[in-house]
Amino acid sequence: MFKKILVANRGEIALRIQRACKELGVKAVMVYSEADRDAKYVRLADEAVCIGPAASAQSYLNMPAIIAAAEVTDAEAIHPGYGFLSENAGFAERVEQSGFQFIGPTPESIRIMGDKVAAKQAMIKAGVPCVPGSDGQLPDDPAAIRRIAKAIGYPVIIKAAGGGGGRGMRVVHTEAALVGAVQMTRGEAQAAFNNPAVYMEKFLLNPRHIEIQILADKHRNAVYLGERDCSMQRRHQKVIEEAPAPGIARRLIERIGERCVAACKKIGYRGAGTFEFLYENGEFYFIEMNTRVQVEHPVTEWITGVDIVRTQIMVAAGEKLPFTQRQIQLKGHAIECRVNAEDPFKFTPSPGRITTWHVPGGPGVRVDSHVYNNYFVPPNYDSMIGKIIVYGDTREQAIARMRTALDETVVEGISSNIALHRELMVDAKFVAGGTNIHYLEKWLSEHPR
Ligand code: MV4
Repeated sequence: MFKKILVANRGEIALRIQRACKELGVKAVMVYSEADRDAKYVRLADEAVCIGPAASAQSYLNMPAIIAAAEVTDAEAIHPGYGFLSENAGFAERVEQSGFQFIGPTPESIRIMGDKVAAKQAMIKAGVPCVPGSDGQLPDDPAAIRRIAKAIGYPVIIKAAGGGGGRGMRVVHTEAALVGAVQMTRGEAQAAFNNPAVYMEKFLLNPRHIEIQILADKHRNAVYLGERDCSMQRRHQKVIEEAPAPGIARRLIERIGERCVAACKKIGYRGAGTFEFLYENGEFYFIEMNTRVQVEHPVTEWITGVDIVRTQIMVAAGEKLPFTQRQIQLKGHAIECRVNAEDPFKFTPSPGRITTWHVPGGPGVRVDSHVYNNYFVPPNYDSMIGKIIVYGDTREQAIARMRTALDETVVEGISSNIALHRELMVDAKFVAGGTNIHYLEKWLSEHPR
């Protein structure tokens, strides 16, 4: 096992990784920007290094500063968390070239999954079902583009190879709009991702977003840890996640989970990863793979009993996965509400000083947050300030516990989205389970303030 790990992130995930390090008896070096010098995890750190000003580009995205911090503190490995440099193949490469272990997959795996066309081709080859679409990137010839769309059938969606997470996409309903839309998406893709490659898929009208968590070691062992339902989202930002996904037959999850595991083994994947699927009419369609730990990992931890962050560190150190697929048994139900510093219905960010932070507790309640009384939420970063995760033997019990947890929660001094979560936890359609990716935005439009 490593003696010392550098945590190249901030906020709740920095604290989460620090906790895993402490449990493993590993020293944690925290890096922080000038805006985060008072963070609790900085005070609790074995060592802490300021890597630059508040702006992410000069701190949490500053590769030389982070690698220099690892050098001066003699860390052996770097955990990138999520966001920031976590899916930057060039960073993973520089980390390894500097003699540190990157806690994540190989730069090559990150690079393949970052190119959505290459990722899809790798998945097709590995037997993972994908959305019907173009075979690779689209050609330039307008007639050829029209033929591809005709074969797929309208509506289609044009996606940038360099995009992902909802960036660089355009839906096309008619042949008249097709070629212009492809050209527009190409131009935007070139500007945003420095890559004009685009591809085409059948546009699924009312899917759910279901993702499969996997863990793999360096010895070609891999397991899947069931699924998460992340359909409750607004503008591609997840708001509520849960596991298992309500109403999906276990045998379907097992079948797709086994495909994901086979794909991991085939491509030599290691570390934690998530296969994102659209799910419609009983079928799964792969769209993207995330090569990092995700915000919503706690719901999977709770129903499987697996500590995902601890296991990421163990497999990065070369250890074998400490469990087999047969030992992974799903039990109960977990729900996560993301707590954001924002107006609960207008969604404008609300940074500033939190005068009261009172967290819920009791059986089946976990709060992952770096916030404390008098904490100042900097305006420079993502608005998520914590996560409330509940567990129940059943989904009904989990919802009941979440309602109580939200009622106990007090956030004063700034606005938070707790009021939105309270309303969603009593919404009849949410309570029934199985809402699709459009539900929350539709609900918001039907509940104007
Ligand atoms: C789609 C789709 C429908 N059909 N692809 C959006 C984020 C990116 N990961 C992929 N996305 C979508 N791809 C096809 N062929 C609908 C979406 C989509 C979506 C997907 C997951 C969660 C929320 C979403 C919200 C709007 C659109």
